Amino acid sequence: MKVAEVVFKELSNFTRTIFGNPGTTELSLLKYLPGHMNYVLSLHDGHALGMASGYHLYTGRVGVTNTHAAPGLTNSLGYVYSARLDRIPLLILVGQQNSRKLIDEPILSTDLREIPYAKGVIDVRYGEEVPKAILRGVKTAVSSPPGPVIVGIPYDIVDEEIDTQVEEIHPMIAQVNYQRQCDPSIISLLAEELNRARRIAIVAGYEVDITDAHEELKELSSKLKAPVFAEPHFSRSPSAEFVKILPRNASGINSALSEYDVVLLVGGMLHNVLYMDEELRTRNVIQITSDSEEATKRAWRSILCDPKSFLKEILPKVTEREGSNVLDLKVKEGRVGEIMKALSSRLNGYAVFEETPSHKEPVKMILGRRRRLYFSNRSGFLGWAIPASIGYVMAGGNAVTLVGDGSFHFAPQALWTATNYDIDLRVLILNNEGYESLRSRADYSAPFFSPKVSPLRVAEAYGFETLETESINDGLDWLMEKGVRRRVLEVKV
Ligand SMILES: Cc1ncc(C[n+]2csc(CCOP(=O)(O)OP(=O)(O)O)c2C)c(N)n1
Repeated sequence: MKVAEVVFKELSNFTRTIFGNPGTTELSLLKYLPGHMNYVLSLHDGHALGMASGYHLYTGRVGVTNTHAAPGLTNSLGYVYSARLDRIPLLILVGQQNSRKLIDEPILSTDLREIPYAKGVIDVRYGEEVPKAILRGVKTAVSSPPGPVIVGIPYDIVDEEIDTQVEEIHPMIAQVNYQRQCDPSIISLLAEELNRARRIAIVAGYEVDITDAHEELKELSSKLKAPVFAEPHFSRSPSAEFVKILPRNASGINSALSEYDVVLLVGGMLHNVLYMDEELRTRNVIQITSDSEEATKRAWRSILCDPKSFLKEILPKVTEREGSNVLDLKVKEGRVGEIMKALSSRLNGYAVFEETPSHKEPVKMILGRRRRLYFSNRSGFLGWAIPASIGYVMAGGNAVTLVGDGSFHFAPQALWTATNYDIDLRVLILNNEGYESLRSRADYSAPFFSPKVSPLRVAEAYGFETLETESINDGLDWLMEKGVRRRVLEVKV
């Protein structure tokens, strides 16, 4: 069998979709692309990684991409960084330069290990290594914590015949497994500690959604009368029940949690804030996580087990308390909150991919409660939501992309992929004419905070129907109309 045939045979065990944008060093491999494999073209290399991230979010499996080394890979760095932070497993296949000429550093070549943020890099040299490299790439990508892995295959070795047995990749190997059993003796000790505590707060994070532990979290919160706070800058719904999203500065978090003697951090990150304006007070934090890297970082006690197993096992061991887990917090929702409520009532089973920097609070307060149907990124990287929602739809889901006018312009050409592959995608743009999250934080004004752009004209050029409206309800009815395929609605905020 030829090396290229082996690559596609291995990939076929767990996927039929590769997102990519090829160059000359990928041509020899792609010549062998089998008919059952869809090569989904993105017009920007990085968007292929964003799409593969969305594909993972729908399937739970590793997302596969094919981008050009080294220009395509370096052009995708923000997406590699984002996937690393968001724990998204990607297998990034790139065509390396001629294996026998790398010493001469020809154009397009690079030492792939110099590419930052990848969780792993395998720079293959020989044909016989390829089956093992793919297998290892997949396993590294999905193991805890999941992340992006680069596998470079020199273009000159893909025609070689190899007699290495093809490694059969069981589909389950390409699936992330978050399950981690908890140590029963630790659970018993913790239950005793919780039973002795005066006031307990729960801080819930994205792993609750990943492990689908929403019901168990709700039950623990109600039994302990412990209010649920959402981790700052969450990427997936931490709970439908949270009373408050923790602020994006350390002092705000310290003050929100100051009256609790135990803080149970379930599958989230407390340090993922914009302003570390003081040290986080962490003495009373107990962290539960399935993420072996996260568990090593902080001074607090970290218990390595998955949130769902933890919650299930501790529930029968804690004593029911009197009182309430509801806090009377006044929340100002404003106009964006109203729009989100109107959107929420029309979403049915559509997931939302969100990138609205200055509207995070009202958006997350409403849409962030949607179990397994809210997605964002924790890296703060713009240009992710449109490609990721496209990958999610291509994998079989339904999605609405919710973006700011500035964010829209970080990835508009991804819309071409939606049109070219005839998928259903609805995009809602909250247009405040510029970069409000920067404009409002800077203590000076400058023209570079307010680029005037025309998202709708760009969207039309890529084949979307468009509408600008002041009438929110009519506009959202139009956006979510059944039977149509691609629409963009712009609302001025
Ligand atoms: C890739 C990338 N480049 C630049 C930034 C810096 N940045 C943060 S918010 C923002 C403005 C986004 O504008 P818009 O989507 O309209 O949201 P708004 O701030 O107006 O709510 C920029 C440029 C970033 N986060 N990511």
